[in-house]
Amino acid sequence: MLHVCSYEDRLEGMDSLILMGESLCRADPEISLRLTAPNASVAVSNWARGWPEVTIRTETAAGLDGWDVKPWLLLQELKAGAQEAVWIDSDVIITRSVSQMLREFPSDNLIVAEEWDRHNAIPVAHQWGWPAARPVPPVNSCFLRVTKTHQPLLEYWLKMTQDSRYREAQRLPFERRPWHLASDQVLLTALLSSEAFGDVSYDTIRIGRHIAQCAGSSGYRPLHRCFDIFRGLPPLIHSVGRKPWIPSDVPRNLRGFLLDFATDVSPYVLASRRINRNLDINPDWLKPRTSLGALLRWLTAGHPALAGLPLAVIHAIFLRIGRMLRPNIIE
Ligand SMILES: [Mn+2]
Repeated sequence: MLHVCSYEDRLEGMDSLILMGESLCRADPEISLRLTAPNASVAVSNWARGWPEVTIRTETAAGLDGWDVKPWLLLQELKAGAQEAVWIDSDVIITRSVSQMLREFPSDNLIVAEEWDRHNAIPVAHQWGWPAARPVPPVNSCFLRVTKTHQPLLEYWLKMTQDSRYREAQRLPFERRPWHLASDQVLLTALLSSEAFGDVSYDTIRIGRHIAQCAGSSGYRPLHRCFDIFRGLPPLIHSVGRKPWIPSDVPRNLRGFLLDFATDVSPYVLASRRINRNLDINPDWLKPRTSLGALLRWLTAGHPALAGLPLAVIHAIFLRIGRMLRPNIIE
């Protein structure tokens, strides 16, 4: 039995928490799921009653909230006796067995997701005054598998989330934070590259094969989308960045239209719609916002890889042109 945990404290995130849980329970009979949700809605409790493998907890450690609960929750699972524990963000839809996916990897490695936009290591350990042991490309901690041997790393990661430099940076809007303090996953990248934890073996689940990182249209590439029509969707579909349930603050101009259109054909939103068929929550953010988006949904029967393919192709062409014009830029 694989112990999975997740967390959500925002009321507007409760539907996504239910959708994540429902998709996981349907896709993987070998899991138990512990959700920590200090503001769990009645809908969350009602939904959980249908799945005996789900437990809901409303209390968490004092002073911890948001993303920073990850190491604490994973430590709770390990201290309670689990040999291995998995974290999955509440903004992920699971389409296939996570337990089976993990069998592709050595059983004692730390497993984390590949970041959607950065594939080369950016030195970060020195920002904390540590000697670097190895280059580590930025990780995305939307998915994380740890075993008992990773307890010291988790303890240190938890300590870093309480560091005053990190706490101060968290009070700034995301785009103004120094990169090495931007979020908990950069702290994890720093730890993995440091001398102290440089011997921790880790693997990444890959964009394309294991995960679609839906950040605009670029975290799920046209070629992968075409393959997936035949080989099936990747096991995990993650909503990165702008969340579809947060009302748009973009004016109703071309940019606003494109964002709405991209949301309409987002693989995450379309995968959520499939899961929603079995539920009675019906969040408004699953409905189409543009007639072009509605048309593409209709033409592709709402296929999460296919509906956004035209947009992903256009996006890939623009990225290619941008790279030719500015070869040194990291996008
Ligand atoms: Mn996420």
